[in-house]
Amino acid sequence: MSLIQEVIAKTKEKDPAQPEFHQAVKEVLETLQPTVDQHPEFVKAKIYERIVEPDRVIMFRIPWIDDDGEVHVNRGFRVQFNNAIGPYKGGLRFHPSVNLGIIKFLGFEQIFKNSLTTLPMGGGKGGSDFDPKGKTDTEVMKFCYAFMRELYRHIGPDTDVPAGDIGVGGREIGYLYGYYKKIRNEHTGVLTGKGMEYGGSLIRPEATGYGSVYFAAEMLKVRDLDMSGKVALVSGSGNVAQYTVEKLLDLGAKPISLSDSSGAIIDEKGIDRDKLQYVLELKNIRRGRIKEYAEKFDVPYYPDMSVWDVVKKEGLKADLAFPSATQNEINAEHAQALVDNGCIAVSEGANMPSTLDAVKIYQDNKLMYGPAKAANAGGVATSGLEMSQNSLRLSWTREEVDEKLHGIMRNIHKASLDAAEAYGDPGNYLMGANIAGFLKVAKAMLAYGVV
Ligand code: NDP
Ligand code: 2IT
Repeated sequence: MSLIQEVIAKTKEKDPAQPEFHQAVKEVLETLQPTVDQHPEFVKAKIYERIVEPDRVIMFRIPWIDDDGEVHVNRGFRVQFNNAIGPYKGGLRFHPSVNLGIIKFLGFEQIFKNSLTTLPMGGGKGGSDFDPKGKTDTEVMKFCYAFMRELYRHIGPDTDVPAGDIGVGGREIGYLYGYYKKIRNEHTGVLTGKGMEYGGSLIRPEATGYGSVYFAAEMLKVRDLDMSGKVALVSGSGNVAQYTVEKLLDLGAKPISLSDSSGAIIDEKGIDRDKLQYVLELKNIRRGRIKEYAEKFDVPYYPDMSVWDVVKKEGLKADLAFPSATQNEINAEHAQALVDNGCIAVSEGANMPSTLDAVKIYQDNKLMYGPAKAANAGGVATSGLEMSQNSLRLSWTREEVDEKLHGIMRNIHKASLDAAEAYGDPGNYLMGANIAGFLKVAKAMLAYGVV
């Protein structure tokens, strides 16, 4: 068995109940074979065995009391995966599906993603199986305080800097930061995604979605194509999906779908700016369901279906796909349906939204495929810019931050393409992104010796 296959097999053997983590390890490691061949020093120092083992896993109890006085107990996580190139950095996810395997997959991906941004950030991720749906503001606040009551001792501006992810947006970051500030008596850059009044960065809320569209535009440019007039499928209707739609509109494309965990809407006339404004209000203020969009604008609603189920069922034609909801939302059948219906590019706003079989279908059919760790790196990159501004104790303008974000996305695209070419599979963004992200971290680990 090759070294790579051995490492993959061992991760499964050690933690059999972590399928998402195994999937992420397999996806990354199988593309790293050329680095094994060209870097015997990595093999000797057991970099491959070391990089799949987190530096540290923190798991804790979160007891809290709801508005009716009932006590609840949730589980909290922070996986500090690798800080070879900078403080641990990565989001917090609040969703009932959260478990250690999911947080490990996300933390593992984050190592390479953060490396690709060129900013000094290591990889980490955290969260809880807390479900914010249907909770009052006070309950969310009390939960965030309870979460931070333990997390505070493990994080710090030079140690580990969490941010948002599914279920953690501006409201939650406010409560988390407020509590940290209170108990540490420190006003410092310990979280990103902060509000503008207390140390946040302009463009951070927009950054993941904007970045994913910038990445897609770069892929199209290589083939002398552009965004204008392209019909785009977007899934999810949260932070990433919302600003993906906005940037698609800026660049002249036509977004036609959104979804949430209850169903999907298809608006073949196109989601325009007014409709997007409605979605922002619906999702961020009223915290309603996407079904209401269908009622308001008289478009079809598909209960209990994802956007990709609809593509498969209805044969929906589209040029571009922006999966922006969650992991493994696109399986092989969905991928085949996208291909059959004319899709030429996939840019992953969500983390690992495509199964390994789906990725193979993109590759076999020569789709332009922007893997998550490259395509959605704009979010964490702008978190890195927020950290820089906090350290400098100043704030850059919207234009400055957007220009830097755009430059970083262009760089990630080029670095991925260059690495794919240098390591023998031109045009393979997945392999290129994995190798480019890995090399910097591996070299740093090597420099430290065996520690
Ligand atoms: P939000 O919580 O703002 O939105 C998530 C959206 O996806 C909601 O519409 C939600 O529906 C839907 N969704 C979540 N889980 C499921 C599920 N199991 N099945 C179907 N739909 C689901 O999160 P974000 O927009 O921030 O995150 C979306 C994706 O992007 C995630 O994969 C995240 O890891 C990734 N990402 C986020 C970044 C960021 O900066 N926020 C950066 C990089 C990647 P519902 O409301 O019904 O739950
Ligand atoms: O998956 C991700 O990159 C994020 N959720 C953003 C992390 C961050 O630290 O901004």
